[in-house]
Amino acid sequence: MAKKVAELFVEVLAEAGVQRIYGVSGDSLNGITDSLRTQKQIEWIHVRHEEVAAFAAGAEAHLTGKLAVCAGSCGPGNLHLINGLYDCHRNRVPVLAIAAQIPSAEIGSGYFQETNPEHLFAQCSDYCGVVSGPEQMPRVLEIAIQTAISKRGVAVVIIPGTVAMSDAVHENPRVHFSDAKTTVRPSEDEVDLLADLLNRSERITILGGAGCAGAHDELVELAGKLQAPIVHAMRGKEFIEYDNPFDVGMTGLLGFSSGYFAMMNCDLLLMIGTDFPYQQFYPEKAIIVQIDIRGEQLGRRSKLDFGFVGDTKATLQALLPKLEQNKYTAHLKRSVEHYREARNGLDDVATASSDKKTIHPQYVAHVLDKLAAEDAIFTCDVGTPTVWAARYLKMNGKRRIIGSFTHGSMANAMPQAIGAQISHPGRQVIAMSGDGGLAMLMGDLLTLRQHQAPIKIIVFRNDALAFVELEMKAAGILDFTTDLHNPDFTKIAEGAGILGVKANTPDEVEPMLARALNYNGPALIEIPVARQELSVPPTITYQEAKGFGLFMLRAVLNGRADEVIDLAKVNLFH
Ligand SMILES: Cc1cc2nc3c(=O)[nH]c(=O)nc-3n(C[C@H](O)[C@H](O)[C@H](O)COP(=O)(O)OP(=O)(O)OC[C@H]3O[C@@H](n4cnc5c(N)ncnc54)[C@H](O)[C@@H]3O)c2cc1C
Ligand SMILES: Cc1ncc(C[n+]2csc(CCOP(=O)(O)OP(=O)(O)O)c2C)c(N)n1
Repeated sequence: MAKKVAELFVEVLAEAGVQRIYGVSGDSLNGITDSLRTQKQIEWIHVRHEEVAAFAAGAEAHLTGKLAVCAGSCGPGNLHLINGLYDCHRNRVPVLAIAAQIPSAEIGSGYFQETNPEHLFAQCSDYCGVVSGPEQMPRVLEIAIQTAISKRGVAVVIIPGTVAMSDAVHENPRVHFSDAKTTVRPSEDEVDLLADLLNRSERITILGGAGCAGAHDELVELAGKLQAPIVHAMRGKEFIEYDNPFDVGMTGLLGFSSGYFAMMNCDLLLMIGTDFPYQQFYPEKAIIVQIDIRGEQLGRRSKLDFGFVGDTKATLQALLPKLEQNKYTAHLKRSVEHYREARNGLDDVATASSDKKTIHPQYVAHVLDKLAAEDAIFTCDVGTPTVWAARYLKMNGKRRIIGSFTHGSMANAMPQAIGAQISHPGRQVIAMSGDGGLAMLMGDLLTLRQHQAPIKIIVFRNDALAFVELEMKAAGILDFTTDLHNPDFTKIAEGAGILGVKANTPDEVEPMLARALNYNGPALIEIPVARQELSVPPTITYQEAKGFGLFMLRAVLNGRADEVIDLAKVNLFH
């Protein structure tokens, strides 16, 4: 019997080293799922919502650096992938999405479930190719895979079910995919220029991001030579913060005051592998120098005086021998001391409350950090769980942290934990979920049972869309549309066949977290945490509050509502 296009499709995926496909099956995908049935390498991971499939594939790709795959059937099936794919694309992780399409003969007729996937996926992919006939296979799929790997982004292959079921024209995969490790670094002249700039500056601050992965030692050596504090952007946290005497925390709304001041008080800011997005937090007067592997990133977020295209590790290796030891140490000392104070301030609010009733979310995150495994993989929902993760989880070079940090979509944590756990069965995987976030894609609690994925889900139950409430308060408008009337999440967990436990008081937080973390299977722990309370001084007008919102939000997020009142008095009424 002749080989089917679908069989060839699966053979190409196997050739690319793919181990699993996350998705929901459907008529138009039947050819591909049937071809999976008869081989051993690639597993089908059945999820309950395609958005979850895309988030899960994104987490797998983030952790392994290798291609991960998700799939959706025609029309609504693959449409559901889109939000998760946006997240993968913005995180720049290599993901292939298989978007099955309606029968070829019906395309363009407004047929049942017809959409135009080429248009739909254009914005969240680097490549979006259609297999309109068997003669295009395996080439289109191979181009897609090669694009996802080399651009580190999303590639989509659209294939009508009818084409997948037809006889293949070509017999075998054509491409052996290589994991190219090119060295990209600025030219010798540029490295000399960069060294000269740095050798002539005294107060230097480094802003590092996810592009510093794999260059920890070089970065620390650089900071030592330059006597430069290192501020990290959120996606760089897992790669920069640990074993690093120069780290002074994050900047931005969720950041530490020390990160903010180290950036604002330098005379040269050296950005390395970061796309930190918030313009307000960049210094206006300092010289700004940026190193990034992608030239199009240079100057995207701030003014730019000197830009260099290069991989962090290779560039720093070329640069370090050309640097002189900076004799000016005061900037670093001040910044590190400031960090120590800011850290103590945050730790002060991460304690069990004295009233024995209120559970501070900061305390939960602090205890979680203490109890979690040395090599735990954390995911955190967009909303306040991102704040607690950023501030209270300590990285150590083995732990990993994944969020929807750039696309900023709610409900990411549990789906990303699914991909993390299934691709890393021996590791402890912990999702820090919001009550709103968990509820949004809650159907996939069933996936934990179905795949026996022993994920631990911590639900920060504040009965609100709390992050939105903070934003409203900071803008001086009243909370509205943010209440959540929640179910008992532990009962929902039990109904889904997974362990559900609750901590009702601060005293119960540690034993209950320990119980859930030590449980040999999927577990959900619900913790009712304090909803942030803040009343904005009544005499502030909307316009005043609006202009001042940034500072207010920072103070609220620092857990110090009183600071807002003080700041307001000082800045608005003087
Ligand atoms: C609710 C919420 C609040 C947030 N608040 C904050 C906040 O206060 N502070 C904060 O920092 N973030 C915050 N974030 C996250 C923020 O939106 C960004 O996602 C984050 O700051 C980007 O981090 P990054 O620069 O490390 O990573 P990316 O944006 O991924 O940038 C990495 C850069 O490195 C480059 N690169 C990749 N590989 C290499 C290499 N080998 N060599 C050189 N360059 C390379 C890439 O081209 C890219 O330009 C928040 C997110 C959410 C959801
Ligand atoms: C899909 C999506 N919808 C809406 C938002 C806007 N938003 C950002 S944070 C947030 C609240 C999240 O609530 P929850 O998960 O309960 O976490 P909390 O902040 O309450 O801890 C909302 C609605 C978003 N980022 N993504």
